[in-house]
Parts: sequence; C-alpha cells; structure tokens
Amino acid sequence: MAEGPSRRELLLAARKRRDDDDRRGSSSTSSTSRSSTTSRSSTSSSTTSRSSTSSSITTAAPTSEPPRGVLHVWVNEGHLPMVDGTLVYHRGYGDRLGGGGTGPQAALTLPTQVVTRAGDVVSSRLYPLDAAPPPAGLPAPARPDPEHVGQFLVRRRYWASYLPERTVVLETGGTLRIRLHNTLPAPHELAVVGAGPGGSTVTTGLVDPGATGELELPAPAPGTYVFCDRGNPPVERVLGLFGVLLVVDPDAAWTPYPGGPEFERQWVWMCHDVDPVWARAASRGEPVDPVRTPAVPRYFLLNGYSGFQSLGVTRDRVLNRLRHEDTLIAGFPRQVDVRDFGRTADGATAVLGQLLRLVNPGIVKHQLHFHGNHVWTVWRNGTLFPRRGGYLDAAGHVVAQQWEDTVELNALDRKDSVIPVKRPPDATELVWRNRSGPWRYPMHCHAEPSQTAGGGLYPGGLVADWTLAGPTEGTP
Ligand SMILES: [Cu+2]
Repeated sequence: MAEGPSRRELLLAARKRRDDDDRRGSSSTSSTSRSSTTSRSSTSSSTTSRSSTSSSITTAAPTSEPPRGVLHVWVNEGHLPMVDGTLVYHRGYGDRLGGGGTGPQAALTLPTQVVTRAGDVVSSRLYPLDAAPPPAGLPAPARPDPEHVGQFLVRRRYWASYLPERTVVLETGGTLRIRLHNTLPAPHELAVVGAGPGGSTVTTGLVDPGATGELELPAPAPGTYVFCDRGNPPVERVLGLFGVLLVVDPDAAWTPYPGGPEFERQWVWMCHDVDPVWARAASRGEPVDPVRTPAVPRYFLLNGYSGFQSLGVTRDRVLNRLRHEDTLIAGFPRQVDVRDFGRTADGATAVLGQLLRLVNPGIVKHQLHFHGNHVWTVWRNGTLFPRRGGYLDAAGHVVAQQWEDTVELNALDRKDSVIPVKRPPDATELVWRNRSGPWRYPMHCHAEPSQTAGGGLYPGGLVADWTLAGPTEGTP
C-alpha cells in the first residue's frame, strides 16, 4: 500500500484550495479565511425579509485577516429529495451561503471538517489527516494470521477512516470556533450539547435573521457529541439542523478515549427522521407544535440516505462509492475477542475490531440489529461502561460493557460499540473453508416503521449492510 500524503501536504493542499476559492470569489468550503467582516452578533438584518432570504447576507471582502481556524456555518433552507423522489423542505447547517432550491446549491449539510490542535480547519472526509485512505472503505489486512487459516492480522494505527458529512472532528488541545450566519427569517442557534464545563451546553445563542453569532469551545473530553438547534424541541433538529462533533486525541487517534478500545478504523452512523407534515408547515413559516401535531416520520435516514441509496446500490456510482467509504462497514475476517481490546501480534499488527459511533440526532427510538456478528458496547453519552460492577441507571439502561445483538439508541443518544468483523460463530468449518467471496450481512432497525419510507415502502428506510471481505477481494 502506497503511503498517503503527509499531514503537512494535506494542510497545504487545503490552504491552496481555499486560496483558489478566494481568487474565484466563490463562497468557500473551508473555513479559515472567507468571511464577512461582521463582528459578534452584528446585525445586517435590517435588509432581511422572508422574500429576500439568502441574498440579504453579503460576504464583504475582508478588511483584515480573520482569526485563524474559524469554521463558518450558514443556516440555510431548501428541499431535499427523499428515497421515493418526494421533495421535502429542510433546514440545515451549510458551509456557504445557500441558494435555496432543491439541489446542492441549497447547502444544507456541512462537508466533514477537521479542526486541528494547531488551529487549522481542514475540509477532509478522512481522519487522521496523514493516515492512509482505506480503498473503497475496506482496510486491507497486514498479513494472514499464522495461527488461523483464512483469517488476518490487521494493520495497527495505519488506516484513516472516512467520516460522513455533518461530522466535525476536533482535536484535543484545539478550540472549535464557529461563526454562524443565519440566512433564515427566524432566530436560530448552533449548540454543542453537553460539551461545556460540567456537561453544560455551549451555544452561539439565538442568532437573529441576517446576523452572525459565535461559539468558542475548547476541546472537551474525547468522545462523540451532537450539535443542533434546540429551538422548539425537537422541531428545529428534526428539520435538519444537526451534526456530530468527534473530539479526538491526535496522539491516540485509533482509541476513542482513554481506556477505550483500539480500533482498525471507525464508522459514524447518524440516524435521522423526516416528518413532511412538520416540514411543510415550517416551509410556510407556520409554527409547528410538537404536542398538538406529534411527529409521524415518513422517512428514516442513515447518514442522510435511506433504502437502496443508503445501501449503495443505485445507478449513481459516485453515491455508491461514498456510501461504501463512510457507511457500509467492511473488513477482513480476524480471530478476535474484542473484549480484549486488541490482541497485539507485534508493534505493527494486531487483532482489533472496528469502532461504531452510533448517534441519534433524530427522535425515533432505534433498535439497531446487526446480523452476522454481535457487537460489544462500551460507551454511552460520555460514560465509559465498566467491566465489573455494572448497574442500571435511573432510566433503566444497563451500564456495563456487554455483547449486544441489538443496540438501543434513544433520541440524542451517542453510543459506541465494537464490531469484531469475525467469522460468524454459526458458520460451520465446512462452510467457512468453502467461501468463494465476501459475505454480506444486513443491519436493520427493529423499530419496524423505520425500515419503511413513504408510509410503507420496505426496506426503504434506515438500513445498511456490512461485509466480511472474502478470499477473492485483494487478499494478500
Ligand atoms: Cu434483525
């Protein structure tokens, strides 16, 4: 496997892209340089009206060098096509001034960003920045496991992970600085839930139409956090104003937090639900009362897609490739006990699983069921589960590391599980030795409505599969 570009090269490339963008005068993807010169919560909103939506915010040429490492985020609106082709109104955090409409110009999602310890903001789907990208998302093994026929030792601390859009990575020691530009006709915020001192929430505060607000968050403890607009809960979040923050120690980038499991690569899964009735009302500027009009989601998304799109089996090759890289778990079989947090063969190889960061910015209580392998659940909402002395929390959830067939994910939950990527225990020796290709297993949600779309299209909802790579796929 060829060495990937170095971290420095990536940073330089990102800077060059930014400079090129500046020269073209486009609104930029990455964040450190473009910007309106507005100061904190300055209001250029006297010109804002519903009818002039986005054009009311101007990004004047900077008169001075903006502070390094500011991530500019725009609160935008537009329509997104659902899996059955229906266009549904959404709000979203974009990386530039959105143009409304139905296409990418609406800028409803943030491309994956990395905020480094040194203060750079790099637009990159891969983390760590200087690690090798796994081909089509599938990390190649180091070599056959001499002790187990047909199984492999994985490369240790080698592979980068593709992360889905709406993910922001913040390295420990660094500071997340966001400047939020509200292009919509009502106030909005961006709040990082539970990431402040003592588990407090850090927010831009409500930002008026046409105004900008700021947020500064020194990296909290490593782990997974949700950021969202908490307005009229859970309505603004359900309309699309959410994302995920991963706080990572760059010196231990293959371990999610101290005491956590080392992994070969990691996957972020964001579950989300879409209610077109709420969306229609919101698109007209009408209030949505979640008590009077309870949510009845019709679409259920995993990393922004449902059904055959989520599964990467469309006619759009680019979309399929992206899903394979950042959503559809894949690895070569290894003889592993993930409770061991990694059997190290030598310094460079090991027997490790892959880390699943399961996040639910939506509102449906999900039950993610994995076929083929059970997963070993280790962490939830900031708590690393103990090995011994497990207990039930106040809500009745088990707090202990445990094997799970089905992982429950409540609204706003963040949960980490390790998938072993191992030979399924019920595969007999004869069957195992006669494999002729990859084995694919489904992941579906046992909250059955979420398997549908449009009120009944099955399996059009929150589904994925994972691949136990076969002896024919690039086996060394
Ligand atoms: Cu099942």
